[in-house]
Amino acid sequence: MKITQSHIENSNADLKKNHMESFDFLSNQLSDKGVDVNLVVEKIKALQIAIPSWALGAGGTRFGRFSGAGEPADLIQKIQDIGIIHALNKSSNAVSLHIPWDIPQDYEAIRQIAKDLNINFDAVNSNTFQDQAGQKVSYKYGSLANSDKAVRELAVEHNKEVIKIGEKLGSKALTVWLADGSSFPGQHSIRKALANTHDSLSSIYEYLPSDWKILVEYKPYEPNFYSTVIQDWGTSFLLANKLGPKAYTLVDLGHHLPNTNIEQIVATLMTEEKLGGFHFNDSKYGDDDLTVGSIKPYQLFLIFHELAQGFAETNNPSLSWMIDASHNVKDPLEDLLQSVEAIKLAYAQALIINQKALEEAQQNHDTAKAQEILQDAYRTDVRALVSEASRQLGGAISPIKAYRKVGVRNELIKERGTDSKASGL
Ligand code: PSV
Ligand code: MN
Ligand code: MN
Repeated sequence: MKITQSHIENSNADLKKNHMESFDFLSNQLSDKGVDVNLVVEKIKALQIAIPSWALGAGGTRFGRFSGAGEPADLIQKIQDIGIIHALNKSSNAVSLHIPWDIPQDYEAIRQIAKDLNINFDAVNSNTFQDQAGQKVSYKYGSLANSDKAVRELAVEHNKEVIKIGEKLGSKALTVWLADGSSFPGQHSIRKALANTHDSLSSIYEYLPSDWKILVEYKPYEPNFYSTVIQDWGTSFLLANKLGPKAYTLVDLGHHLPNTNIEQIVATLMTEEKLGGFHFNDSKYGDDDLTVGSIKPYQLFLIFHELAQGFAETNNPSLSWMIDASHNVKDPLEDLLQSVEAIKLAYAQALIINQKALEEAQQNHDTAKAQEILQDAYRTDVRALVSEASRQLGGAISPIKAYRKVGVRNELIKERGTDSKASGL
């Protein structure tokens, strides 16, 4: 199944008149406010969000997994699915692989299919939170942090293997998320676990190619419920600083305790030029991995406000952007299209903030005005800007409507059958 130009044209034909009217109306309104609409559209066009290889099938929960149909059976089919998303929205030109779930069998074929679909290889993810078949020592009590040197060495070796795989595909970053921690007080030495983690990460860092980054992801709890070694941005930032200039912090939106001010974390990390990557999702309670923008769209907007300002005013390097969501009740491809759309909407809202007026209000301590300025941008319906960016790139005015009109899932079921095979978290 491949999305063709005529699929896109058919879908856009239904929507174009309405869309152009909305776009013209919005353009006039924004221009009157001093917004450079063309520049905003260009910036939205440039935003590309990687799709994780594990999000293309139903993820399930620990209580069960209700499989979808027509799910990808292997890496080639996963990349084909991302090709479908990218052809529709023109904003998902990369895949983020998880090793060993996605070890390529035939590198040449993988590279070729990705090239044909204009898909790049974003950060590669290592996995030391599960034991693999035949593994000599176990990660049950931790991996890079383990008190047993043999386990740490195995985990370090695995990360080096992941880098080697990434190099063959053209990736430029390794993302490390560790499950390491303890579930009960006294289970391990908190200080030694952190020191071991630093030591292990240093060995991986030394192995990292000169043009690569290592992205250190943090998470407060789960699967360990008393302490997690890399529990928060401070610990990740500390490790990234100790490791050196190729190490950065990765922010996963779901990896914060309730009410954490994530936008403030983003602002601080960017000021320190240490924000390396983003995992987008949404949550109501914990690491819920819900569709981006489905629960807290205002928070997402405020995060993009900090990101947009950070890009303009700091020397923070470009980021690895990725969705990190899981789907239990929706078609994963529809869910991913919705997530990418939500990111683009939040970005567009951030881009139309009247920064000059905001700065003035801040300078004058006019708090009410500052809030008005932010909320004026947030409450603007910017969907036409996002649609226009996609249309100008040859994508769909409404990626999800096009997906349904083409009947993509049915086509995939015809090709792949109803058996679900995709691996996911
Ligand atoms: C586990 O919480 C997790 O969702 C992390 O966010 C990682 O990024 C992902 O799994 C893949 O390892
Ligand atoms: Mn994540
Ligand atoms: Mn997570």
